[in-house]
Amino acid sequence: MSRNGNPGPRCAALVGPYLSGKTTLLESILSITGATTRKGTMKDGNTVGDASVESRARKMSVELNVGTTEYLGDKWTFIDCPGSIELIQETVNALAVVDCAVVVYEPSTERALTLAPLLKYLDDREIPYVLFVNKMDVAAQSVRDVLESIQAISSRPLVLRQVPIRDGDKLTGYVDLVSERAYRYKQGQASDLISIPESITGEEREARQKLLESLADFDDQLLEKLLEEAVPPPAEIYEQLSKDLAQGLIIPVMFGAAEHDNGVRRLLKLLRHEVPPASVTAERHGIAATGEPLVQVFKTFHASHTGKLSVARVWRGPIADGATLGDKRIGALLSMLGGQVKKLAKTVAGDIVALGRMDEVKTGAILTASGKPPADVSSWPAPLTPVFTLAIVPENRADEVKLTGALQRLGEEDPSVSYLQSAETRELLLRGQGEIHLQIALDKLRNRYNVSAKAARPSVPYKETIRKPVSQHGRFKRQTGGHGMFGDVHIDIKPVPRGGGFQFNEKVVGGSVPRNFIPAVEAGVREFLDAGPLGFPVVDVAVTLTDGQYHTVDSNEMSFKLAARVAMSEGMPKCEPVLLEPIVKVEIDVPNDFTNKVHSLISTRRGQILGYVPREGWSGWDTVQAHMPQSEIHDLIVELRSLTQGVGTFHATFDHLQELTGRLADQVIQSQKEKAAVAHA
Ligand SMILES: Nc1nc2c(ncn2[C@@H]2O[C@H](COP(=O)(O)OP(=O)(O)OP(=O)(O)O)[C@@H](O)[C@H]2O)c(=O)[nH]1
Ligand SMILES: [Mg+2]
Repeated sequence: MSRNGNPGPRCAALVGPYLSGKTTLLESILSITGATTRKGTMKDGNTVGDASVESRARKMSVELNVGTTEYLGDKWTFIDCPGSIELIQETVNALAVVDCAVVVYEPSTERALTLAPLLKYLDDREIPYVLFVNKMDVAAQSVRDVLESIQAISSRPLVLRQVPIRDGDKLTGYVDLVSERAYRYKQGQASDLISIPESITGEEREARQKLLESLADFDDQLLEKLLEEAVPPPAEIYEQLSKDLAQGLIIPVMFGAAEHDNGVRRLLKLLRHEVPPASVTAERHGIAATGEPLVQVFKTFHASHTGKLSVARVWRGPIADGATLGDKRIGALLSMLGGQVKKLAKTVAGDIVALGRMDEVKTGAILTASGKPPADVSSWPAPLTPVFTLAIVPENRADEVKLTGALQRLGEEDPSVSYLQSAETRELLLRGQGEIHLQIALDKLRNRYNVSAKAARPSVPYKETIRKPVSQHGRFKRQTGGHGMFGDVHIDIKPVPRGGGFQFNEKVVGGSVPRNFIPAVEAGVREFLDAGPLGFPVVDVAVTLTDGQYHTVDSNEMSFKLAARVAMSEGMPKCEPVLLEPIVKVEIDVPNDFTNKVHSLISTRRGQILGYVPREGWSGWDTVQAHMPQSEIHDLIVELRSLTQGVGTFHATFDHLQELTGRLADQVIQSQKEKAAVAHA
């Protein structure tokens, strides 16, 4: 893009680790660009972003904030994403539509690892990004050291664009390495131009040379100039910088302090000059710049005052208020500033707009004027795999339907929240990315949908089986006045190999049990197997009906079903029942510095390590494979994260059932008995 051409509306995501200052940066940007007249702070709880009750209460972002503004005649939308690793779906979805990301990071050398998954995500998808080292007002480490620690985990070269000017410990300004101009920060205002302090000229020259050399790696002409020791003019350098950013070759690095607006104007200028226009981004996603109007929804809000809002990137415009997209009429066309919306008459390519009342439209949907989807568009990111689950029940029984309705909307707003009715334990399971994530979901249920739900650790679907065969007689007989009931069976109960399930056979000869009653015997046996002697569903048994007796008048299906139950309840306890616990296969992904720690984590949780391999596509990471009891992985993610600076992940799939005996088994059986007693009380 030429520096003078009109790029149209552009969009950047503010991303990065938890509490690095993204929402503060958004606030600073909105105030500097005049979108707001009074700047708020996180401390005072009056920022444009994070206006929801859940955010304010926690002093953290719980979902993305969208702010549209104008800077020096260019339209910009900033999407401020929550930094918590548990809320990363918002970042993933925002990154699918933005022209560029601003990775906001605290000046620390110890925490570079926390950036690794994000930087890899950006690298893999060739998303241009700028690194903004924030909180430089309280930085304890030098920019150079911070940069070095990040470079170690980044596959693209980081190019420092400024060098700091300090007064003692305090950062007072910077020298811009392209223009070679020095600036002194001024609170709440544009920085003052000053002359380069002599004390840093050496450092400045060195850093500038490094910047030029990084650029020369991607441009032969520049390389020749450098070899001839000629000084390239700034215009040429700027052009090269934009090209390299757009092509994802380099990562520009800026610094400042969002809380004091330091370095934010400079960051905005860089974005203005170097971020590619929406058409380039659209192309990256396989969307041609020309064609009928086309938008893509990346976020859904259900707000009480506006109803459903589908926030979308306009890849191709124009679209007027009241237009239809396919068979859907746009209820309202709105621009967003945090929780506030403003009506728009028209929207053009590059804009971020909220579409009002598009009831059936889902996050990720592509809407076109004709309703026909375009071919070859990159697929929308899949919802993250759940790593943490809670069992929930509405506090008020009458709210059951309301609860599932609300959960569905919650899932529309945040695709990484899902719910599931467990067929095995009959519990309603709420699944997501961690404890805080699900706490936020429960808060939203209460605050926004007026349903309170209690949450607990989900039950483990234990089963039981038997170790010994037994032959058992069972009779059901009742004589009351006229018609009585009579059924009599002999059955063999025996264990079958693990995974064999349930088998029913019959070897009745001579009609001792009439044919038409045999299915009733099977039904009686099956009914009993729902809860065996230990209280759990019984698996891996075979029951054979061998003999029996009947009565021509009193026998009926019910009598035989009950006789079978009698035989089972008397026979099964003699078969040495044993508890079976579900074992899952887990794959844990961690940087290989942590592999040993993960091994001990698995062992302390009764796991069996199967081995480890290099994580596919991730240099310096391992995937550790293990078998672990399902009961041990409920909060595995919590411990894994605290062990690995938050970057470790895992996924688990059911593998097999395994006998559990001893103290642990006794506890499980005891608590199941108590549960049953409560249920019957
Ligand atoms: N000293 C200093 N503190 C800052 C600066 N920017 C933000 N903070 C503080 O850092 C804390 C976190 O700021 P936020 O803006 O909420 O950070 P965030 O990245 O949006 O946090 P999440 O969205 O929850 O990940 C707040 O207490 C801010 O006041 C800065 O430039 N300097
Ligand atoms: Mg935030």
